[in-house]
Amino acid sequence: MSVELLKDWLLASKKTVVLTGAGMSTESGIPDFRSASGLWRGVDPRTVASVEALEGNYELFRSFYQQRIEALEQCVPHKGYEILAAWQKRGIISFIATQNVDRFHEAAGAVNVQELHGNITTIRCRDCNRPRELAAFLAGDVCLDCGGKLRPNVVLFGEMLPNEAWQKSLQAIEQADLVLVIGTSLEVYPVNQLPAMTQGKLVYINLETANERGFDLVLQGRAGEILAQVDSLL
Ligand code: BV8
Repeated sequence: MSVELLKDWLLASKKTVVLTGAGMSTESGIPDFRSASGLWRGVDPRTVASVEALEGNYELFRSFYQQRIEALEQCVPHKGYEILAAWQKRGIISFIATQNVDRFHEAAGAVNVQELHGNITTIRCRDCNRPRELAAFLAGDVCLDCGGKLRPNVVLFGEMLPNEAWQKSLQAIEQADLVLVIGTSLEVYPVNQLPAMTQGKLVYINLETANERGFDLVLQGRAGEILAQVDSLL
């Protein structure tokens, strides 16, 4: 049974790295991007989640992120997030990197989580880069110091990833002997290059398994349910 095998690999592994995507948050009520009910089914990401949108279509950009931030305020991390945080505390996993911008790993108690695509709950001024209040962004205010437009600290399409998070995640995956890739379509570059960088075993936990090539073990299903099954064996 593959959850049994994953339990054995987790207990035998000295350095286990977890890489998560939007599929890790759908059981908390947050839509993902590319599955049937995903965010990009209704809107072209380039018109709202890109540098072009920030520069050239600010009101659409701001209302897109305002809606996501307000929706996020109604949601909480599900059991799967609590299990990963508990495994980190018990030393079963040693590193968590995420593409998610909801900070649910930290909200569930995980620490040192590397946010490869930033987050949508902290804000800065687009022009002077000073940190600004979330409430000011939601109210549509401009920067108090320079009058510039406000934006979330999310990595937009066309932007570089935060260098420290990228380097730490790349190094952790290169050194891992087990990598769990959970709830991601692996469509977005450069994060989709990370799994192949490991010499260790690769495990894919995902509802859809279109991009499963190169994985040593594939568990198709809901992340929260699969993590709970494995947790019950540990
Ligand atoms: C960069 C905004 C260098 C933030 C995001 C042409 C070809 C190839 C690449 C490119 C190209 N043109 C441009 C690029 C580069 C571009 C890119 O990769 N585009 C792709 C989409 C074609 N990448 C970039 O721009 C990156 N920067 O390359 O910089 C550079 C810079 C400047 C100049 C030159 C070079 C920046 C990446 C952007 C990151 N920001 N969005 C936001 O609003 O969130 S990416 C967006 O997709 C999200 O942020 C998310 O983090 C990311 C990844 O999505 P997933 O997490 O995988 O989610 P998805 O819905 O796709 O999949 C979820 C999966 O979960 C599904 O398979 C589903 O079945 C499964 N699932 C669902 N529920 C469950 C589940 N599984 C288990 N359990 C469940 N319950």
